[in-house]
Amino acid sequence: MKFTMKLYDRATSGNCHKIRLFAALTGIELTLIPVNTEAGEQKTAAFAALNPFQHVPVLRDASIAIWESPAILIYLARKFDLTHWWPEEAESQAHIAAWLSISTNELWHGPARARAIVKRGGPGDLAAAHAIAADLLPRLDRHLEGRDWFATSRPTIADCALFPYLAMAHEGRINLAPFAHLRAWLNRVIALPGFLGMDGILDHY
Ligand SMILES: N[C@@H](CCC(=O)N[C@@H](CS)C(=O)NCC(=O)O)C(=O)O
Repeated sequence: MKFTMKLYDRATSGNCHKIRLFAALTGIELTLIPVNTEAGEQKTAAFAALNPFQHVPVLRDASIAIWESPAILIYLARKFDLTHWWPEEAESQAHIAAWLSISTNELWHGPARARAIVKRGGPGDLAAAHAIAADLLPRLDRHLEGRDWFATSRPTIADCALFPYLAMAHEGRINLAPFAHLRAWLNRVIALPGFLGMDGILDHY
């Protein structure tokens, strides 16, 4: 029987979608194991043994469990030698690491938090999340002026990490209309062969 890695997953999660998207773009087969986080399935001792922080996504590769979406992206890219998605040179890795960090900080506390508050009544302060987004989005847009991809001249795992919560920013009542370079990048990701969307991601920006 062919073994495929397992992704402990939630369909509505942008963090999980980063991994689903990367796997789709690179042809990696994953078996999705749905975790009903609304019902607290991640709060069990068994799940804590997989991820001490009890979040999805978690990747299971035989006896190895990898948690935190940036770590999963690096693991998959390295494991399958996908060197344009995770290049070997120091400078490219450093640029990618910087964007992975932005994806779990400013992007998570801004657009992703706003979406969670508006869509699910999640905890937090919508005005504060919008203020973080208002600082972040012009910076991203300026960075993309004259660039096709965030970290190198080709798509990398940084683009996968940034894509879902930017593509779903409108669900947090954030308007991307003023950010033409950012919208062009979203459309470039959507045009990649193998692209996978999810509920909340539009066909075009
Ligand atoms: N920094 C983590 C965040 C993971 C995270 O917060 N996952 C959410 C779903 S998007 C989750 O599991 N929420 C359920 C909970 O926190 O109990 C990552 O990038 O993987």
